Amino acid sequence: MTIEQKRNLVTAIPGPNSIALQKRRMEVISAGVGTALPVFMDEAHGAILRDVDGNQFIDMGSGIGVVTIGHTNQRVVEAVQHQVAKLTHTLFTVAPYEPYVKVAEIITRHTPGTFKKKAAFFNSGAEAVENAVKVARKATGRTEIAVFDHAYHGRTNLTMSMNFKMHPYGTGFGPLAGSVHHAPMSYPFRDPEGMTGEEAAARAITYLEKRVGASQLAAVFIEPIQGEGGFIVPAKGFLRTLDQWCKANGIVMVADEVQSGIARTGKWFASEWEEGYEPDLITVAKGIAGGLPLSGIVGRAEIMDASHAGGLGGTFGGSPTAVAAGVAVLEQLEEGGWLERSLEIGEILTTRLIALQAQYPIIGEVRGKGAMQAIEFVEAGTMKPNSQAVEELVRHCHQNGVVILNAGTYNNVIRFLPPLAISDELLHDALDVLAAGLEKLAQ
Ligand code: PLZ
Repeated sequence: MTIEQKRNLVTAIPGPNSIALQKRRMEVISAGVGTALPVFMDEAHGAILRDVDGNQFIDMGSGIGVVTIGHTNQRVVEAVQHQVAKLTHTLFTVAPYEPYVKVAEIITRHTPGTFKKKAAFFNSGAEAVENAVKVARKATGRTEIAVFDHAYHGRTNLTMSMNFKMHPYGTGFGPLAGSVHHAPMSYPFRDPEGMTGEEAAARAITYLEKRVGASQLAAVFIEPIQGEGGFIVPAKGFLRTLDQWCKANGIVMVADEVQSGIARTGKWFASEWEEGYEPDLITVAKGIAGGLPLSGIVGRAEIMDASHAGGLGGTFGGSPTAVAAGVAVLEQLEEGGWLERSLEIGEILTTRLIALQAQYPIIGEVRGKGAMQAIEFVEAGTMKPNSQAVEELVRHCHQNGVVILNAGTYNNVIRFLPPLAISDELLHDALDVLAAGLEKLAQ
């Protein structure tokens, strides 16, 4: 199926059919499951979402970085349709099937590091992170885990304990998991001026050495570009310095690339932007299967093999349809062009966003890599987070047919992670809507 790649509103937002569905939803869906935009989507293609009233939205979020390859990418659709009619389930640990192996063969070629790698597959990002904790603990015989301020790793008990923000992810859901230690992140926009990546790493390392002890740590988990935290790009040298310290102390370095990976930043993995950084394990999910639920951990064979048979798995992890979609996505990435497109999108975004920053002093910083860009809002002339501007801009964009996402510890960031299938024209159209919203705010 294809949909004309055009923004088009035919009713007020939300339209009557969405309003009726929202009413039904409120009756039967848990209040704990929130909604950013109470518009029910019906179909999608490329970078356009069409709702149940026929309104067409430009998708600037890819369902939080999932449909990187575009909505209903033809080869993904065909691969899933073919697979679902052939074999939908055996459970890989009962009796295996080829596409699971194929996804591993491809992905192990593209994660950083020339060492021998192995993989294992699961359903969600949180599940991948949980399994990376298990694998690192088993391989090191240690228990403690380090994470960073502003981090996001998931919504399960262990991963919600690894998140920085207690609200909304943890409030009232405790007790939290133990043995998780939060260390200071490199956040160039908010760190003391001129603080280098090496200095920020020394700050984190000192903290961990005093609070935990290097010999107690099984793993350090870090998003090489933080996602929910607001697309925070650590200062150059931060990841490399931490990695060297991990390697010197027998600590497993885990890059959580659930949001930043799979061509999002103009490289296969955001870790590659940092010279000399070679994480031992990488967690992947979201963009790897074009919308099907698939996640995984990929990393050093000796670490991955330290777990005993039967220790890792799960009924649906790496199910035949999910891995078939994964193969279709990864093969297309290998064929080329996507990384370049991600960089081009990044160029368009940064050029336009920096121009807006010069015009509107509430834009404190424009940052990111490739098609993973964000703007952090402040109260003009200060460093005070401006979440109200973000709220109003997000509402303005939604009302005008652009699905845009907020982020940030202080809810003062707008993030852009469009499908790489987006055209220049649509991207400019979405940015025009945002610019109009900024102008409205300024008046
Ligand atoms: N690690 C780096 O970004 C998911 C969360 C959306 P799951 N981020 C989007 C929400 O509000 O629930 C994420 C991530 C990083 C892990 C995860 C968790 O991935 O597939 O949502 O479990």
